[in-house]
Amino acid sequence: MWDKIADIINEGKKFIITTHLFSEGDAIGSEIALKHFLIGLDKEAVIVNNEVLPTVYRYFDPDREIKFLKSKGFNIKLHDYDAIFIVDVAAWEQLGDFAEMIKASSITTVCIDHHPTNPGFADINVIDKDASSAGELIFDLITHMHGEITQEIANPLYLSIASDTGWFRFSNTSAKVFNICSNLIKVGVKPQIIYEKVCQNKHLSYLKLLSLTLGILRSECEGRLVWTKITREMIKSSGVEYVDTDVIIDLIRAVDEVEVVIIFRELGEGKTKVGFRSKHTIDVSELASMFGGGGHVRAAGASLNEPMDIVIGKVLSEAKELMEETTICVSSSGSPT
Ligand SMILES: [Mn+2]
Repeated sequence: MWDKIADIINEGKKFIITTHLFSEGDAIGSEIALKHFLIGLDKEAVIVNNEVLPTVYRYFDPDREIKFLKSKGFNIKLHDYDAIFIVDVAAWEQLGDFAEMIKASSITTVCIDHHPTNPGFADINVIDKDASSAGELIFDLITHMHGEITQEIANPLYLSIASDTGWFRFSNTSAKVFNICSNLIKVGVKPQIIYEKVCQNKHLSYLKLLSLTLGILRSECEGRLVWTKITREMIKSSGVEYVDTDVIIDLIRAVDEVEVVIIFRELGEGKTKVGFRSKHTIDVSELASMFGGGGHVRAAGASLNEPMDIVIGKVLSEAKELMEETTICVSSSGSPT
């Protein structure tokens, strides 16, 4: 499955790498690892993202080499490049404004992704829904091309895999994941340092936001569906710069009877982002696709151009319906396999 991509890499000279909006560990880790791999092959490679790199990930880009599409004076001529690698992205919509630029150009698009909802939107696609993360796929690509996993590649790959497996707790934590990470640690990755850089570097303002969010928790379906929202006002009053919803989700998911967690986040006047997580039975990617989003069975998301309160009403009604259909609103015994 890697032959076509290997040919593009071998035959080309200049590459662009990009990832989705609201980039997180897997997105950033896989693009940085791929960049170092390409540079090691004597290629030119530049990462161009829609948004600035969230500060929590700065450690992985110490020289601030990641370009930001809207930064002042930044101009990129796509036709100067041999291909663009789009990693951890399941649909054009996840690329924001960059999508239109890419589609309007004739650049070869290569998508490397692990979301089951990915329809194969690029010219060349490697989509493996069984992969834990896009980072695992970058590891496979490098292995396929007999490349060396240097420490510069290993650190971001570890970030990718650890992030998408919930630091080795989710159902995608496979034997292969541990095998790869064992290799990465042999190369010099220090798991405690990466964990600290990404997960233990928040400001007190983050706890304020957390308490605001937890203060307005709502539950439906006898506590099996729990949701909350993050308004712009809450972000302002707490003073957080970067909203990491993972901790909030984890806290809610820690409750025994919770099956589905939904977090609504107000992005703008008529813009709302919805994050879905589930534990055992509900396919939240199905739920997310009803609203133009997508993702995985246990973790998915959607962005809607509608005010948050309207989105909350619509999403909750579909979610409750789906949960009633799967009867988990009424049954409380037995753990599904
Ligand atoms: Mn991912």
